[in-house]
Amino acid sequence: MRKFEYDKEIFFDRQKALRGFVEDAAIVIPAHSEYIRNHDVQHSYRQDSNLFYLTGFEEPEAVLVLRPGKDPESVLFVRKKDMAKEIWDGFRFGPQLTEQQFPVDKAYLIDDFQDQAISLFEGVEAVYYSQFRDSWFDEEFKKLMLNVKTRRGRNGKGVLPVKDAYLLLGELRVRKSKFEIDQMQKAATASSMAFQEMMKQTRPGMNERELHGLFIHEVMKRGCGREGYGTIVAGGANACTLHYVFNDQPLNEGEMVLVDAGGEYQYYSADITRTWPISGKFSETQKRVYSKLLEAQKDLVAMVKPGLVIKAHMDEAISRLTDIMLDEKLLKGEKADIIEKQEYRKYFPHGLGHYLGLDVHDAGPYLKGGNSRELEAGMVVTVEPGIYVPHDDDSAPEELRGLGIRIEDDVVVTETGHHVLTYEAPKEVDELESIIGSA
Ligand SMILES: [Mn+2]
Repeated sequence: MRKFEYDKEIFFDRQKALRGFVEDAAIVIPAHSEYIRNHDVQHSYRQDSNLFYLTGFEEPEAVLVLRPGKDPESVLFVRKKDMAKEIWDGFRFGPQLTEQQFPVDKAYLIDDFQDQAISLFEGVEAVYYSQFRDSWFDEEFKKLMLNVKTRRGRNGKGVLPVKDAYLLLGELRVRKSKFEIDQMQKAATASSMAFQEMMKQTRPGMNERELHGLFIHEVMKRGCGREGYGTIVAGGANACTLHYVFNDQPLNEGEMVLVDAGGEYQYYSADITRTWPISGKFSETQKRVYSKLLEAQKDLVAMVKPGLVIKAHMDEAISRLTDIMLDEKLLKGEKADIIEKQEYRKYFPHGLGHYLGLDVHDAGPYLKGGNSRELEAGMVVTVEPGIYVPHDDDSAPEELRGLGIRIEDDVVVTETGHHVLTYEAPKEVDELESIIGSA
């Protein structure tokens, strides 16, 4: 037996908040698909973030139909209880327990979806649904829409207009509540502590995967259910592969290691990157470039407050990183020219950051009325400038080749400024030099 362990009102409030966004509409959110890993084994299951956000329900093969302002407002379709299956795969709530325990008005069997759902579309003039994401449900959705059309008769209106639910939910999810910030602080603190442990245990000759395993152990010990995304542990020039996936190489004396990792606490992810010298001491070159990047990163974090235009933040990052590239003789020429031609992208090819929340690259539009949007209180963003010099870049000074550095913190926008959620993850040169290898 499992229990729903959250405060139901938190979820009902989110459902109610949608009343302000839509009228005479239904929102259809299916559970995330299950995926085969190999033969008859599946990847570990994680619920779709939007379905979790609105209901806290974690089982696959479920669908939420939400009708803001109508009665019933929220209806969840779930798998039936099945003792034979539950012996193998674990507890299922079934409709009865779901209706009792979860923040929904009604629960039915998923097997009865077509029969029950059609009556929920009386008086509905538009439907929000994200197509082509969860293939198991796209066919069911099509069938439902055709049934609804038939039921409506010859009124000249055709099928209901379908809009993307992801955009609608994104606008709601982009500003976090106090409850959400609390969860995110827990994810950030667990992850920051895990970074401290990784730093303490770093030694030349160990394998990248040892740090990866240590990270998972340390965040799980602190209540995280899993990683928020695939951890990157990249020693030496591997750091120049932005989404390095192998994590299987030795960590060499004299090189640095870049770790990009975040624990997921109650579905909320942290997203931290730190880069530190494997031996515990920066070389002169490493220290010089790292210090320049750190100074820029701290200044970029300091800018975060309500009203900051996201594009202006990125422009400042480009300006600061271009200065470093000129200073380090990675690029030559006029700064304005380099920026105009985007030549800095050779060494800084990604953005300054992204929204963070239930998804590591969280939902929410970055534009408003076609323009870059301003930060608002309650948003959580990452600030993660980086510099990467490919090991075979003949045009770069030799001492810089193979150097990849990124420093990333998670920052919540407050009414008056910001709070750095990941403040417990060391990043100052002297902090790093005293903690690395100290275990
Ligand atoms: Mn990130």
